[in-house]
Amino acid sequence: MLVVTVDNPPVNAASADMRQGLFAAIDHAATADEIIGVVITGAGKTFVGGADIREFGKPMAEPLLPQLVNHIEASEKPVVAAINGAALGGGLEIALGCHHRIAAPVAKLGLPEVKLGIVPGAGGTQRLPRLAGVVAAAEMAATGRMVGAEEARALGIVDAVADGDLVASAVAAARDLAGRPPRRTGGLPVPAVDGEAFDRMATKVLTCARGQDAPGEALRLIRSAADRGLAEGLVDERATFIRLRDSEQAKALRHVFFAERAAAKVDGLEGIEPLWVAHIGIVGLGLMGSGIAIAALDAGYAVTGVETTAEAAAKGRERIAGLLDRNVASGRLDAAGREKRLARLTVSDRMEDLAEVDLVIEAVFDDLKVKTELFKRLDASVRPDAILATNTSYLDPDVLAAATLRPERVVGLHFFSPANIMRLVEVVRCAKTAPDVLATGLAVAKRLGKLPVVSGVTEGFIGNSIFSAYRREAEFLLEDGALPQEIDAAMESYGFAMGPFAVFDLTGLEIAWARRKRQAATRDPNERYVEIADRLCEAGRFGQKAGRGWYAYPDGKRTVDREVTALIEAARAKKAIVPRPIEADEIVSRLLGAMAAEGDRLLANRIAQRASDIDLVMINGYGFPAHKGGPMFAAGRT
Ligand code: 3H9
Repeated sequence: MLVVTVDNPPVNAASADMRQGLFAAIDHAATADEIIGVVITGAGKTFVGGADIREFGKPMAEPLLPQLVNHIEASEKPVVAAINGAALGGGLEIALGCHHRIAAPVAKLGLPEVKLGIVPGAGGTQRLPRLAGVVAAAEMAATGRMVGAEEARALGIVDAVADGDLVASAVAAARDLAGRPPRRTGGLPVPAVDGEAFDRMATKVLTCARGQDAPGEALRLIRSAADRGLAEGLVDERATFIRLRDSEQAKALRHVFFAERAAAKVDGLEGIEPLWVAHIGIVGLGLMGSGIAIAALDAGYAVTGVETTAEAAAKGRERIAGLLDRNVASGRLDAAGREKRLARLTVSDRMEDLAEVDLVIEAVFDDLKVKTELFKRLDASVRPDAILATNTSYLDPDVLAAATLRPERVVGLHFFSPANIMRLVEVVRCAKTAPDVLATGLAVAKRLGKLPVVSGVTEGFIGNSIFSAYRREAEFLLEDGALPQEIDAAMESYGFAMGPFAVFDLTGLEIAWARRKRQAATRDPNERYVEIADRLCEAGRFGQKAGRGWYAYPDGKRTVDREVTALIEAARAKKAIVPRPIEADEIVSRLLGAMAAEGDRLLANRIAQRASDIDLVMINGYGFPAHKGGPMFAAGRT
């Protein structure tokens, strides 16, 4: 038996050397009489992490991945995949080319290519439906969803889940299969398709994929596998893969992929170990605090939540339990998981109950006086080595740090609402934050399943600084001649799920109004200032919750409101601005330009370490379409 272990760190990607090595191993097995079969497995945590994304866009050395997979499948001797960990993209395609698949219980299988703006290019769209059926295969390939070992077995993607030694089981299976005609996935018929179930799934997937090309192409390729032969399907798949691989969307999504890995590399933290955190305190159990609590409980932390009164604390606990109930109802959590989480949660109205925690995250009302007082009290209540984190969006965390005797142990952890769902956390490096405290902020956010991005201190940090510039330019556009609905439509057709004015209405207009009032005294009188939003607020139009904002919401439905149009016209007239029609292209380019210019300012002031960090913030916190790569990436391409 020939056991081939793919050992190509960090993720055993199918780079040129790896493909050549595996191809040669199959050749060797074919000619060596003493070899009766082959087992392919991976070293470390991955089986094969997929094609080597770094090779995309460069000339490719043979054998190409499809040639390798065909070669494996064509082997006369049995080839068994011993899937020890992640088998993703080209990794799963290699496994599908094998004649038998055994997975370790920890294995994860998937076709995540759509997340890179492409479709599988080495037979995945044609072989997966032959094992899992068209609907399941199409759902996996069009969403990039990974499945665990048990689900893969239930779907027919793997033949068995090993309960003991994986490679030994695979060797035994290969021995069993030796001498018999191999079961080639490509030779299997595609099971009959339930057309209605396919259409239902496809509609759902396409709604989420708005604007992206790859998911629709994955659906098409897999759906048509049922109606044509393997060879024809593979030719179409390959052509589609190459076309998408060279597309702007794929370039943008590859940028995002590498940006996420780059964000973890923070200047000044080389070799710095994070501190041990097992118990997290959360002050304020409102919407934000409860969301953070859920994320912390999900990640296995013990959580102590503190509120101002016993009644508020009990309410906080109820809110958290309610969120857990929702997860149980949607099938994301089982009853035992809910109980385990609640057992790790304590709520209280006494600061002293935070005496043992390793890290406190405050999530109270964003008011400087309230937060400064709170930081003083926390400083006196928690262990001297505990970390104090603020979730402020706009206040200066250096002022909060200065209120304590431990400024080096203060950091910002800026979550986005709802905090149990949104992936972004801005980890704010304050003037005196110690490197191991910053590293701890990053490590905790990562363990919470978040994408942490480091920001320096400036009003609004990275995200809200850029969002303010976006807001300002959107308001200039209003004065210049565009209407909210035109601006929203332009940004939605660019790829945002919601245009800026719909977002302002959703999040509420009061906070920005309060900020503008605060800034009024120091505002440069020569600076262009648009008063329309102030007029709306003065009229009580605070957004969707108030039933009226930039739009009206009769029966909850967003509707253009003539009163708003009149306010805008009056504001233009007051400044003697003659409005002109503004095309969607100009709207998009001015708004993107404003974001990128603010991004340049943040880079120049070292608030952001790299342009791609800014892109991640805007994609994961503010709905910037990932397939456009973020404002900084987009600016470099127009
Ligand atoms: C494909 O397969 C196309 C085929 O259908 C058709 C071809 C013809 N290539 O994520 P981590 C690097 S498309 C190159 O932190 P983890 C990554 O940049 C591919 N490099 O590890 C990082 O480098 P650095 C389909 C890759 O343990 C390091 O590995 N496959 C690749 O948290 C560690 O990465 C995918 O989309 C790659 N494919 O998670 C899978 N993957 O240290 C993408 C990773 O220099 N990968 N790197 O910053 C993943 O989802 C995760 O990396 C994985 C491990 C789950 C495997």
